[in-house]
Amino acid sequence: MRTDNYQHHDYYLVDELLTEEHKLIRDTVRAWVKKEVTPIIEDVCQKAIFHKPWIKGLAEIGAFGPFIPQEYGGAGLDYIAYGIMMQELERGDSGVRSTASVQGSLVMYPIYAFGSEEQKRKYLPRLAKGEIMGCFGLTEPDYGSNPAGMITRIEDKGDYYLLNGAKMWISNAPFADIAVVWAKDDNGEIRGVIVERGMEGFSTPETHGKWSLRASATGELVFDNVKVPKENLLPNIKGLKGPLSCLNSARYGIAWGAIGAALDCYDSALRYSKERIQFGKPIGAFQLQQKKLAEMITEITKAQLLAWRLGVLKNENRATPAQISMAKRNNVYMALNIAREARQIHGGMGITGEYPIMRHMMNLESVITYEGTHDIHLLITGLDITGFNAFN
Ligand code: TGC
Ligand code: FAD
Repeated sequence: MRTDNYQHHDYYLVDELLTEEHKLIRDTVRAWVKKEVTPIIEDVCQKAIFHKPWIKGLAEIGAFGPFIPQEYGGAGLDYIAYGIMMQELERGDSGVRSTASVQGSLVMYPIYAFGSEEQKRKYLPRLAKGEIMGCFGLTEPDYGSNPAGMITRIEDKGDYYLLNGAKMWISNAPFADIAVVWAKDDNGEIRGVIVERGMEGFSTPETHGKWSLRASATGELVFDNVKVPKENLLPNIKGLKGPLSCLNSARYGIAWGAIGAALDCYDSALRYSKERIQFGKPIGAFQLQQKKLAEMITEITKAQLLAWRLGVLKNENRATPAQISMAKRNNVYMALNIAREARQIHGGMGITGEYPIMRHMMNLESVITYEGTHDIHLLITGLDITGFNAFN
């Protein structure tokens, strides 16, 4: 069982840009992570199990859809509050943050933004309380970066839709009660449907053997002639912009979340550099180690400012998808580089579960790929600044 000695790092006094409510939320989530996640996370990851009791805890701290209005069971908080929550959860583990991101940004958000009033009343309060869990099915075996090519189909059969196809790499799938699934209709238009566990022909086989995000359950969604009631169609959206709008919210959360993983690695490396003696001195007294640590806090500080500014724009409904891409790409890459450098500072100890480094590093290899790969986000920036589409 690992003790969580994490201390707050705020080199540029970014806290002064936060409200008292933001800081209270941060302290609450941090305390929950220290008590409920850190002591068992290494064991959970070694065993590659999803720790179900976290669901209740995440709901209690308000981590499921905090930006959803209170009338639908959310907390009606702003996007900076959401970002801070994701940061604190990901300091614990990217898999824990993933569970919350999917539930809030990829399941509750589309139901709230595109669902009927009945769908909102039926699902959102229960999702906020963690009574039911959801997953988001966009990626297919042959269509990852290019979801527009998806082959999953809904056919209008009069009284119901017939759903056929398969999704893969779906976070939360193995235990989800509902899935927000994106499929093409008879006109070839992408539509969203809510599929419920127990519908005949719907299965969610688990993906085993991951070396990354081992605390998060990943699986497939398989649809074999699933009859989906008509009232389960999300009525207020058509086209790829539906799922991509959900990704804006989740990618935004990841831009904050990655800072949490980076801070945890930095915190551990800084402490280790003061305690570990070689050649008669703490290794932190050597210039080479100081270069690593100084560059880490510089990059973390830049990422914190980027995330905070993005949060302000998001609260004002002015954050563009391309700005979100820049922050997701930059901050995850920053965190992965910090994890790699922190691993070196810990020497051999860095590969063990006694320190959080290797786990964060392996997790970040997924985070840099999901929600749009590092390359795809660069191409989004490239398109935005040049006007030339280099995707195809
Ligand atoms: P393109 O022609 O550019 O756009 C199609 C329509 O969508 C609109 N749009 C957006 N709308 C809202 N937000 C965005 N970010 C948007 N990006 C584009 C666009 O305006 C257009 O609208 P309209 O009205 O003209 O139809 O589409 P494209 O086919 O060229 O693709 C563009 C590209 C490559 C950027 C996009 O497909 C992409 O982002 N690909 C990456 C796929 C991805 O990120 N998948 C993530 C799957 S979910 C996941 O990973 C969850 S992990 C969860 C966890 O565990 O935390
Ligand atoms: P590909 O699209 O096959 O990409 C392979 C490589 O080619 C990448 O390096 C990519 O950058 C590059 N590439 C692709 N196109 C271009 C191009 N035009 N120009 C230059 N380079 C290009 N999806 C969901 O829908 N829901 C989920 O909940 C979910 N959870 C996930 C959880 C985990 C742990 C993982 C690993 C993935 C998850 N995903 C989920 C899927 C994830 O979004 C995809 O893996 C991601 O979008 C990339 O797709 P791909 O793996 O098919 O890679």
